[in-house]
Amino acid sequence: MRKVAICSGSFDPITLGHLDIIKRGATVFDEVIVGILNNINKKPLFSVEERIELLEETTRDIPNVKIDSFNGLLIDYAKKVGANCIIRGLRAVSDFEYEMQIASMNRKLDNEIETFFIMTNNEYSFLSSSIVKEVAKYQGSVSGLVPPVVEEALKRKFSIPR
Ligand code: COD
Repeated sequence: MRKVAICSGSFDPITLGHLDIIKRGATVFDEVIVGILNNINKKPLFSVEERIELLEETTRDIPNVKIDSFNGLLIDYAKKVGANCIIRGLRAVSDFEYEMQIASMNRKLDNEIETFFIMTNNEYSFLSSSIVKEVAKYQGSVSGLVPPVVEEALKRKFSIPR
């Protein structure tokens, strides 16, 4: 059976922590679909279109990764695209409770779709999109935390001269 996994998230914007999880997932599954949640209740820094573009640019060299966006329940989206797995990254114990809640609810909604957790690379255990935005907003360097194309996009967003 072809193994298709969804790697879901906000990716606002993609960090090297996200990219590491996507790359490692792509070595295990036949296809990894990165599903960007288009959450109408949140005001993201980057539009869905911008996030798709940044993800496409940073994953261009991984042939079995596809970028997409979705609305509504992750489990419905997974079924729609024929995925049999959900990949989530774990950074610290603090992630565990939230992730366990999501995974348990998803399992209740559909017990045929498994959730796989990938432990973060130690280098990225402190890294999140929110922390990156906070640093970039006050003109701190995010080099080594996000792909170069994202670094440039953040500079443009916060109008930092290059
Ligand atoms: N190292 C490793 N993994 C990381 C790192 C890092 N530095 N940073 C983030 N990650 C992982 C996260 O743990 C997560 O697995 C993934 O990367 C995406 O992270 P984010 O922060 O971009 O996205 P989240 O966690 O805010 O997105 C969660 C969703 C909103 C996408 C999720 O809740 C969802 O799929 N919702 C859909 C609605 C739904 O189905 N609800 C019912 C289930 S309860």
